[in-house]
Parts: sequence; C-alpha cells; structure tokens
Amino acid sequence: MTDLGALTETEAKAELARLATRLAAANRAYHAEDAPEISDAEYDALKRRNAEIEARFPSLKRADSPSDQVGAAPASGFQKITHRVPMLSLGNAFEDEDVHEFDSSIRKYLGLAPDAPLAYTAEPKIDGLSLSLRYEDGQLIHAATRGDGSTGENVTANARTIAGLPQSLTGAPAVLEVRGEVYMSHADFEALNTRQAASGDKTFANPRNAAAGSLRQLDALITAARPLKFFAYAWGDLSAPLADTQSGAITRLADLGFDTNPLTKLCKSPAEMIAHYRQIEEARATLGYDIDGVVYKVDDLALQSRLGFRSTTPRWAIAHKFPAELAWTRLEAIDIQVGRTGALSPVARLQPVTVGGVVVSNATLHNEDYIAGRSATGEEIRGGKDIRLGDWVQVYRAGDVIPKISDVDLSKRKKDSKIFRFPETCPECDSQAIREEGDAVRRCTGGLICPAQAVEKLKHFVSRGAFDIEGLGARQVEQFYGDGWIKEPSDIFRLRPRFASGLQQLKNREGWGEKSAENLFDAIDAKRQIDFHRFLFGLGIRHLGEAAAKDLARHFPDWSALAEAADRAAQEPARNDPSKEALKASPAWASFLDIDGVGRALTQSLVTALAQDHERASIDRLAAELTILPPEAQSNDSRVAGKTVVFTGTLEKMTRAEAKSRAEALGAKVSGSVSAKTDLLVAGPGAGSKARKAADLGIETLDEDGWLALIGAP
Ligand code: JCF
Repeated sequence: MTDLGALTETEAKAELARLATRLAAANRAYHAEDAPEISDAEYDALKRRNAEIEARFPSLKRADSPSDQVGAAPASGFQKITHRVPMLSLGNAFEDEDVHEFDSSIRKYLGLAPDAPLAYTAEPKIDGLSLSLRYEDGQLIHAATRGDGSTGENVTANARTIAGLPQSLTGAPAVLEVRGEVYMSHADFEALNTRQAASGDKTFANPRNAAAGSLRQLDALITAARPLKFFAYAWGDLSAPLADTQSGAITRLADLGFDTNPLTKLCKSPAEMIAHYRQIEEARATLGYDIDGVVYKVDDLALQSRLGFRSTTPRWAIAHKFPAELAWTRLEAIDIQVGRTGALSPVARLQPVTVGGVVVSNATLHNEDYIAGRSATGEEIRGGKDIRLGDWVQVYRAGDVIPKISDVDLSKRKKDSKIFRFPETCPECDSQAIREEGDAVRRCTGGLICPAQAVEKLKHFVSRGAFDIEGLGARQVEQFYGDGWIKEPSDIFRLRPRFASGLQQLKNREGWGEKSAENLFDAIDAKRQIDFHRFLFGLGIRHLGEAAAKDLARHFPDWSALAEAADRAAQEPARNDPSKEALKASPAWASFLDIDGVGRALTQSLVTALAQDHERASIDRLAAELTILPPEAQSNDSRVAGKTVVFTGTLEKMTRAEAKSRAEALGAKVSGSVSAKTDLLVAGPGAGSKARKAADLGIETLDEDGWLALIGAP
C-alpha cells in the first residue's frame, strides 16, 4: 500500500475506485450470498483506508463512496414486523410518593387490603432500545425493534450479531418471544467513538444513540463490528407460560441462556422498592452502562393479567425515574414556533451546555405565562421570576424529554434587560394570535392560510401513528409544500396522476430518482386503505390523540356515522359553559361523551372542526381518496364484543374498575344505567332497581360466575 503522503492524485483516484469495487463486493458476499469473503478486521481496514484517502483528496470522493453507505440507515430499508403482542412502554414515577401511589392504586384495582401481601420485582431500567426476539421450536426466527409498539423493523440479521444472544434454545416453549433492551457499555462506546473518529466516520452523542445506530444498520457487517449487549426482561407471544411469577420467568430466561440484570430484586413493600431504588442509584456510576431509573413489576403473573393495560402502558408496572440533570447557561434568543393547531410555542436558544452527557442548545419555554413567571390565575412559576433575553438560566433534562428552563439567576441579570414581549401576531403569517379565556396558549387564527399550521398538519398526517407513509417524512412534506405540490392531505393521493409528466420534475430534485419516486407513489397508494383510527388521528384535530381516535373508531361503525353525529351535535343550541352532564341531555353529544376516554374538550373541538366549511371540505376530499377500514373487531371472537353491559350489586371476585376494563378490553361497552340498549346485566348480591328494570325489559341477566364463564376467565 502506498504511503498516504506519497500518493499522487492519479494513484489516489484509481485506489478509491478499487476500494469502492472491493467493498461493494464484500457487502454483496456477506448479504446476498451469506458468505463473507473477508474478515471484519480486513473490511474495517479497507473502509479506513478509503476514508483516509478521501480526507486527503476531498475532491476525489466518489458519488458512490463507501463512506456514505455507513451512516444512519433509512428506516425504509427494513421490512416491517407486526408484533403478535404489542410492545408497551411504561408509565413513570418520579417521587417516592408516586411509588406508594402505584402500590395503592393496584391494591384498589384488585380489591386487596393495605396489609395483604403483594410482591414486586425491582430492576434497573436500561437506557438502550427494546428488541423482541421470536423463537420457534428453539430457533431464533426473527428480531424486531419496538417501532410504534404494534409494528417494528425486522433487524434479524443485525440481532444475530449481538454477542451472547442465543441463536437457539433448548427446553423452551415451542413459541417464545423474548423481550429486552439492547445497549452498549460505556467502555465499548468510548472505544467505538475513538475508532469512528480515527476513520473519519461520525461519532455518537451517547451509548443509547450508538446502540440504536448500530442495530439499525442496513449492513449487518457493520452491526457485527459494534459491541452490542442484551438484557432480557419480558416476553411477548408464548405457547406455554414460563412461570407463575415475573421473578420466576426471569430466572427461566436466564436458564435458557439470556443475560438478565443481576440487580433484579424481589421486594415485599413500597419501602423495600424505594430502598432498592436508592441502592441502584448509588451504584449507577459504577455499572458501566447507562440506566435511567428502576422498573417495578407486580410479581404474580395472574395478578398482572388481571391488572391488564391502560391504552399504552401496563397497570402492573412502572418506571421510577432518576431525578433530572441540571446545568446553567446563557439564554441567547427566544424563537416562536407555530404548531399544527396554531399554538405559538416559545423555544429557548441556549449557549450550548452539556446536561447529563448530552449537549443541549434548545429548551422549551412552554407558553407566555411560563416566560412571565406567573400563570393567568396569578400563581407564581419559578417563584415568580420572569425569563429575559441574555439571562443566566438553569436547564433541566429528565430522560428523553425535551429540556426545559427551570430557574433564572437574577443576580446575573443585566441592568438594562427588558421584559420579554410575547408576540400578538403570528410570526409566520401575521394573522392575529389570540388567547382564549382559560387557555395558557396563544394561537394563530390563520388556520390553513398559515403556512406553519398547514405544514405541521401535513407532517402530523404522515406521522407514525397516522398515515405513516414510507418515504414521505417531515423533510419531504416541507419540500413538497414549498413547491406547492401538496397543500392539504388529499393532495398527497393525487400526486401520482399529477406527476405522470411531473415525474421529471421530481427526478430532477436532489435525492429523487425514478425508483425512489415510484416507491413513493406505491407507498402512498398502499395507504389508500387506512384504519379508521389512523384516519381520525391523522386529521390532526386538537385533543384527538391516538388513544381517543381508537376509542372513537371502536364506537362508531364508520366515518359517515361519526360525521353525522358531529353534525347533529353542531345543530344543538350553543350553551355557555355547558357541563358534561348538561351536554349529555343531547343524544348527539351523548353519543360522543358516553364513550370512555372521550371528554368534552375533544368533542367540542371535533364538532367545531367538522362544522368549519373549509376544514370539512378538505376532509371530504381526503375521504374520497380512501377506503376507511372499520376496526378489526379486535375480539370479535369474544361473546361480548359490541354488547352493552351493565354491572350492578356487589362483585366478589374483582372490583368494578377491573370488571369494566376487562369487559372493554373484550370489545364491550360498559354503561352505568339499564336501558333498552342494554344487552346484558351482571348482577351481584344486593342488586336492586337495575335488576328489576332489566327483568322488566327482558334483558339477559347473569351473576358474577356466569359472567366469568361467558368471557372465558379462569
Ligand atoms: O430496562 C428497560 N428499559 C425496561 C423496559 C425494563 C423492563 O422490565 C420493561 C421495559 C419496557 C416495558 N418492561 C416493560 C413491560
């Protein structure tokens, strides 16, 4: 190999060409043919040599440079895997008090006395990324990232390269999905960054990013060179139970060959849980890997199953987070961003500062009251200290949440500093920005004429929980909006015909070729059939989150039924500050408000949005492009799906809350009163007028055991 210093430009050019060919061949051999022809070390050496030559002769860097094939892989490069059992996230606790509250709410839900025995596991919460490994007949068949919890990315080839991860199991259930956290140790992270820097490749901000970037490499050869580790802590689909308890199941996973965290402990009370939390917190710096809290889980798996889930988190587990990290820095500017619903959000631009290992240069300032240090009702925020440009401010960062400004050092404030004046017009479209009574947020009144609102609405529309169109992310939306190609969601579905000729236009664009343009149109067409709840969430209506969208989709047969109910509600005479109960007197409003999880704010915002002519016309244009799929009757095999059930009297095997959420999980609607619409009454001892009314109406009535038998409960 010619010494780099002695290399002429002609020689360098030729060598870069040879390296590109060799590295491409090595990649092909590894992937397509599953037959690596060079060692990892050799591969690394070739890549390094390539980077060194490029660094010395930047103008010779090739369009197909192997260096560019390293970076973060586009998400579209992976196939999707639908999790048979959703991968959940955890609710958070911050204070000791929250841990006591966790315990008492579980006891309340289960109807357990305060002194009844109840054990929990406590384990460090690893700051990595979660992975689900599916084994069938003992063989690892695929590995998937969490993704949005229901669908993740197929990273099987990469997961196979994780050291110590069993490729096959003996004595495991025929189907076993093992879940856990992929992470990188501090030592491996430092070494990786040193190597990356030496070869001119990008370095990572923290071990979590390094682990994520490594696992999500399209090139498994690169993943193989990255020292990833895995702790198992949970499971998904199973053909046979692992054990009766969480701790037993973890032991079983360890026996099967998985690494499990050695600091996992069985605790018998909140006091013991908190004591273990303190112990882990003290050991934190010596563990050699990042953790961000402690996870507690109900140990008894039968109780876990009774407790079940809220919309995205289990009731039987919680993450007790470590306190946030703090740092002081200078506030350089306050920018105002305009969101999807017109909200003006102030953002602090900071002199960059490291907070808990991450460089922070932006922080949220929430709203104008937060800057002023006083709420509309006169309560002090930060002891009443306002925030001014040039101030010395404290930045607070907790886990992965957006950093915020938590304090101001008034002794360092400049004498001539001025109170920050929050804008009263939209910085994007100049429309008036107004604050409604009781709302802490100032909103642009420009609606869709405001480019910021329009773009944010479009970005929301293509986001993960909504239409999730592959290849059409925030960046592309901005680009297309800027070009005037898409102004509202329905335009997305008219892109292909519009671009029969315009394809040329797209192809001329940087980053777009014939194939990527075709792929984009195909990805768009694939979403013409869309789940009802994704459609609803995609509309970007204020207060209409993913969980509420699912609740609505379950209770209305289709979009036109929902829209008609909203139209009827809009006809109801406007009331001043109507209470939820008063509104329920109207059947149209009740058809929304009776749904668990759907409140007044959401209903009002939905009804108002659909009653606005331009908004409605835009939604109608969108709906005309789509086939909106009704929710897969999620438990349509259950005998109670779609039925309206009323519980009355005393339940002896479960609390009312548990009975209600289990019935709802099976697709039933639970109501508090008996009417002609009631399908089933479950009556315990002491049932009175409701049981009589049900008898009068000829409604089927069961006792608690009959109900449990009906839903197939043990
Ligand atoms: O260590 C973790 N990051 C972690 C995440 C540990 C757990 O036991 C978890 C989790 C996420 C979900 N358990 C669940 C159910």
